[in-house]
Amino acid sequence: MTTYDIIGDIHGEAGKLRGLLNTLGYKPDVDGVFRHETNTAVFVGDFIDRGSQQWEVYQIVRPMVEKGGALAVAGNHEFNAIGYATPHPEGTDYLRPHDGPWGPKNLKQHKDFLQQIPFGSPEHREIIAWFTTLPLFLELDDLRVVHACWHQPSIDVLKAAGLAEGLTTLEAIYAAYDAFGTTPALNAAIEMVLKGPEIPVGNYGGFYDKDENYRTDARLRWWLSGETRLRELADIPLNKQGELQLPDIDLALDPSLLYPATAQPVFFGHYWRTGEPVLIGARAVCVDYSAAREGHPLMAYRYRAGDDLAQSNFVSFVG
Ligand SMILES: [Mn+2]
Repeated sequence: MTTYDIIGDIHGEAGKLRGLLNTLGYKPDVDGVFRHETNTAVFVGDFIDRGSQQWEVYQIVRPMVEKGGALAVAGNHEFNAIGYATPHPEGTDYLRPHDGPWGPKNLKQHKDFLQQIPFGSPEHREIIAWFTTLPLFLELDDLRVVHACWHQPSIDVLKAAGLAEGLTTLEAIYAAYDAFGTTPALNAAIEMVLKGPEIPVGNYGGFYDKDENYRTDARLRWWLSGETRLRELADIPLNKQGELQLPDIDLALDPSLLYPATAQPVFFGHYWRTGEPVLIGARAVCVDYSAAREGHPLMAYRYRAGDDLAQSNFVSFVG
């Protein structure tokens, strides 16, 4: 059985990536490409944005994938970067607008990336083209990998549309962004797997997220199989919980939103965990421990296909 090292959101932290690969026993080959004698690295996406070494991260990861020592899925940051780089087929702006009411917010989100990899440069075109080759999810041996959320109905929509292998054509990118207003189900499915489901909490006052943006929707802890309580299901950052008094009520959720306790193990990133790594669901492992923040680790989970999940399989590097 293959052993996989599933590696969390890197967000431009090339130093932490090298340190973690080293810790996991990956060594540069004659071409300088990191490789493990037996194991396969699996990246859960979000290679870019925030950190100062985004091009370096790309230069480490892409050759690993192309030489067969690693696999990778797309994150929401790669999806957003594709949209920001792709002209809208019906207008002068881009799929992810540069102008209009969303322009300033989008520019702010892409600022760090575009400072390091200037818009329209050969490097920008190259990295965006690579992003389009990233699959949106993976099924390997007995495990599943996705950036944010394994939601089977959404996965099925993407498979049926032929998008499992990535947004490899302009038509696929247009469809993913619902550019012609004809494919909302496809856009919703992409949003679900790359950004995850949310639940409204605005009636209880909302909250300010880690970037101090006011939010009326909280991320849903879809990994909590069988959970019904709003307080448990709303993923409010620990230091924000005092601001938001959620009532002690049960939610009538669509049951397909929660990951079944009998399903195959699923590995994902996206959720900015902090503190000691924990198994957060019966069959779910989050490997995002906020590497973009100083003093926080880049995290991996070493999984041998067929084994039970165990906390001792986390491997971290803080640097
Ligand atoms: Mn993410």
